[in-house]
Amino acid sequence: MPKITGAKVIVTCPGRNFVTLKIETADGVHGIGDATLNGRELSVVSYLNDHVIPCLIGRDAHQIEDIWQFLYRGAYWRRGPVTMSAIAAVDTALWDIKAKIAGLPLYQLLGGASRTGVMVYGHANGSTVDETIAEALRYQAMGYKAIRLQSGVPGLPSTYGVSKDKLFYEPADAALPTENVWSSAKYLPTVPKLFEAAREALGWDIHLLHDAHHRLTPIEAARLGKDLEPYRPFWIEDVTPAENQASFRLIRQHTTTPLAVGEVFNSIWDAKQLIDEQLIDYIRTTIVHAGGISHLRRIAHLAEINNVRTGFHGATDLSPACMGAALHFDLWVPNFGIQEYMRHTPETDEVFPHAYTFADGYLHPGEAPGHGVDIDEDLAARYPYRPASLPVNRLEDGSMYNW
Ligand code: KDG
Ligand code: MG
Repeated sequence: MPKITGAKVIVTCPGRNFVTLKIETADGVHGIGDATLNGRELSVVSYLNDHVIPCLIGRDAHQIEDIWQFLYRGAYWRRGPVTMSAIAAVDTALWDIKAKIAGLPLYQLLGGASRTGVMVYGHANGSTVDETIAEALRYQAMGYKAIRLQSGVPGLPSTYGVSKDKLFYEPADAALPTENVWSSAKYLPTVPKLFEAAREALGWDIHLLHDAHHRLTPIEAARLGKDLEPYRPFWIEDVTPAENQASFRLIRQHTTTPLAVGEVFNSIWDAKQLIDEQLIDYIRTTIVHAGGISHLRRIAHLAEINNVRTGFHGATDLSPACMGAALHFDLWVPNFGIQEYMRHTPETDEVFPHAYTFADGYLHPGEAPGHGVDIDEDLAARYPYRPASLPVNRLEDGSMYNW
């Protein structure tokens, strides 16, 4: 058996913070898994070092399912983003090891390729509609088949999704949370105008997406969905917070605009009612925040029998190790929808050498054994951790709100 002889946590900040778990076996094979939880990185580091790594040493690296169950059931305290990110890192690293030992790219172990490439969506954003459209045209020229559109809201000093740097978006912009201001009344009329301008400039042979980032009430979300119907969005995302899964019934009654939810979910139980009742069209949960490949596979299967497709989270805070694993999953999973792809900085790409490549709007995970992503530890050590928090939101009257 490939005995686990070592495991270590590597924290690096090549432009932003990443937490990576590296597991080593007696035969000298290693695997890596992403454990980054944006703004809460060191909590996962501590969970891994204090509670997980001591339980891994001496185990058979091939027993992925048994180790998953041990870490999930064995903790007694179930679910939660810190626990599930730590379990995900172990699970991803073990799948990487298994596939390397087999000499196969990970997608082959999952069931083989179901498609030739993974359609991704890029992020076009700007402070005005014109600026956003100019960006979207740039993405279209790069070959993207799907583009997310986010634009500044007149009267609000800053808006979710509008970045300074156009290829990367980093919301965790200060050691302590930056305070932003939100108004749904100001925001709601802007999105149909953005989509109208986008259809005029980009045409209809391209998918358009939008993220409301948990900011609307269900009835406001229903209105946004209705107002956007003429422009046929691919999806609107996180229109309302999803703790109360039944609230999506109300949105569903009113609009045929497809709904995507789940980047903050960490368990199948967060999505069960949404999927069982077909209240959403795309599930956004990804490898690192939802217990790794083993757990995400359960979510994907439940989604498949309910006509829900995958649309995994892929912002810059998900490391290349998560992206690599997600791409193998995407290439295989029968009910694939789309994959988010926000590029990493060149420094990050150097720290994490990877086999995945982009061409003509599609990513491919590559044919390297494992998930195809590694970490250069010497380079990683040159970028020490920097505290960074996600922002918070207040309404114009000062009330705390969802970011
Ligand atoms: O860490 C939080 C970001 O990943 C998130 O705000 C990005 O909503 C996001 C998206 O859809 O990419
Ligand atoms: Mg989102």
